[in-house]
Amino acid sequence: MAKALIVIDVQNDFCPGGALAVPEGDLIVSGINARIADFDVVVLTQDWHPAGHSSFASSHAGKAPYDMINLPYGPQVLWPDHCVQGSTGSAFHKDLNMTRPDLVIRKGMNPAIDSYSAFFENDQTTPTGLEGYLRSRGIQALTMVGLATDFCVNFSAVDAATLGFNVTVDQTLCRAIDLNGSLAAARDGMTAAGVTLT
Ligand code: VGL
Ligand code: ZN
Repeated sequence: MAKALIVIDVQNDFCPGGALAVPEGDLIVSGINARIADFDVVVLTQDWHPAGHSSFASSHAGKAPYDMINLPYGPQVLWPDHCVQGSTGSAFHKDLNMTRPDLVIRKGMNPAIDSYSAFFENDQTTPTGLEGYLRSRGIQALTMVGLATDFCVNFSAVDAATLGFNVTVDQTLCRAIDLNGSLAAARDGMTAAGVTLT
């Protein structure tokens, strides 16, 4: 069974010192690099927002980071400004292997819709094209690693399992934001969707 490693959002803004730092986010980089050789295809995702994106608290008067709002497609956590296209924060961690990966999928470019998942924007309907890419490469099994376990890794893993891929999340190569119990909820949701957590 052909398999792909999907490396989610290992970017400066999600590492210590970044705008939306995930604790220990940088500690997974060498372990991810070490696993790359085990896969037929390697895909990186890159959170890639225009300035003024609707997921930024700064785009909503009177709102602070980590407040919730309702957008047309559902509830949305508001974040600090992060991963603005072309900024240092949007760049991949400097030690991530950038030689081997086959494809970089950018997401979150629509100013009105956030995009946690590597497969669909948060409206759950607009595709990124990753499904078609993986199927045309003959990939059936995915291992997901990266940042953050409870947001982009979680949404990507659940969507992939729903699409029929055989999905494993290697939690040792992920780190979480863990906002109001989001990590436990994400683990439950991934397990319910048929994702294997290791
Ligand atoms: C992410 C919040 C906002 C992630 C991206 O990569 O998990 N989280 N944008
Ligand atoms: Zn984002």
